[in-house]
Amino acid sequence: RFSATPRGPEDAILGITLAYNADQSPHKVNLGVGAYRDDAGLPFVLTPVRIAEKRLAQDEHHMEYLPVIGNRTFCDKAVALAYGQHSGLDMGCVARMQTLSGTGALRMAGELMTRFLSVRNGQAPVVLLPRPSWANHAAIFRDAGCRVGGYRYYDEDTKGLDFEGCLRDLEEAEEGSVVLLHACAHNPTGVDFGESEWGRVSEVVREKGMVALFDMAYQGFTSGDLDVDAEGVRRFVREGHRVILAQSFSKNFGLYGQRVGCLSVVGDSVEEKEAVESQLKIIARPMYSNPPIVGVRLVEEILKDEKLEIMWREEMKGMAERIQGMRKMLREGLEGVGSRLDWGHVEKQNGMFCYSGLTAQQVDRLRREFSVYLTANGRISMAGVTTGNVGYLADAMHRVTK
Ligand code: PLP
Ligand code: TYF
Repeated sequence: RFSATPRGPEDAILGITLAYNADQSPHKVNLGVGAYRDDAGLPFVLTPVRIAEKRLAQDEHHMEYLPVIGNRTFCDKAVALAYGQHSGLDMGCVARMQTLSGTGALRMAGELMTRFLSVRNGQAPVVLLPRPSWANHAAIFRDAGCRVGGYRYYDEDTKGLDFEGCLRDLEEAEEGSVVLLHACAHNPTGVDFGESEWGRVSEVVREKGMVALFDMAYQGFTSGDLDVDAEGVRRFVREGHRVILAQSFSKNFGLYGQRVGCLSVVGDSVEEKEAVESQLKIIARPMYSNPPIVGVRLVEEILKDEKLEIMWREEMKGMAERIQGMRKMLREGLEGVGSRLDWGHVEKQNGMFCYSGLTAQQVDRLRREFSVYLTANGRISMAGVTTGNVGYLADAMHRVTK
């Protein structure tokens, strides 16, 4: 019956790991997927997560279904982390739902928008993505029934922000468009808005009657401080935007496979909040019915216990600092092996990724000649760089770029 089914391609990012796993070289390095590794190159489970897990194991009655909307305490803690304790927001007007991590939150937002966002001409809402953006974004919003567009963001020449282009594209966008903004640690470029840029974007979004949809998958990874990294979102809220926010706790709690996330939608009234939550439940029910129970309980346990929370914030900062240290070592390493190119951006960019500027051809050589694996767009997951492999990596990068 399915004999005519065409075989589809692997996910461009997750497919890298498959190729890496098949490689026999003892020097092989996986810089594909954005998942944190410690300095030994191993996955890292945070200490407070381990402690919370042990506590959870004592609880004998935790296999029941959650409500469709999810674990309320978790959702309250999640939104407090993003918006801050003193946001001035009337939390009674903020709809929120536990989601299947960041991806699930974005998809639920897309589904909600195609059904209920008031748009003119009866057309599907248009979601504008930064160019480039996380590869999955376009597919998520397309499959949710949105139209997908883009705005200029990254400047290849300066390896920084194309802010002129960004503003021009937003100014010329369709009235009422939804603008997707990476809250911090932009994936894949590592280039974020600064304070003044956030201010201008906020103005343009208001002037054009647009909706800001924040994707916050790396809170903590730009500065090491969760509050500092939330400043873009918080500013929009302070300036009166009714934002939509997709939070992922995959990276900052290291809970990747647990699928821990939260969608929140800032509204004007309690009635609006309740209506939005009722519709989110109606969307989730025929898709997956109830969200998973364990990951959110771990986060809840940590955020309910001051000691664990402090420990978590410290280890989170430690991850960000290790990555920052690797950026410095990689840049110095490249200079040390005699590269004459400017690698300043390796150190300047934020978060988990370095948008190296390596061409698809150079990436291909890295893979074939050095067993160094990264995506064809030249994105390096800095989380895979360690004191043990940074020298090898710098040398390999120099050889393919000289
Ligand atoms: N948004 C961005 C920009 C990401 O890089 C990711 C990937 O981790 C996600 C969202 C969602 O990830 P998850 O579904 O694991 O939370
Ligand atoms: O960009 C990344 O590497 C992370 C992880 O389909 C990821 O966001 C990549 C692809 C994917 C899901 C997660």
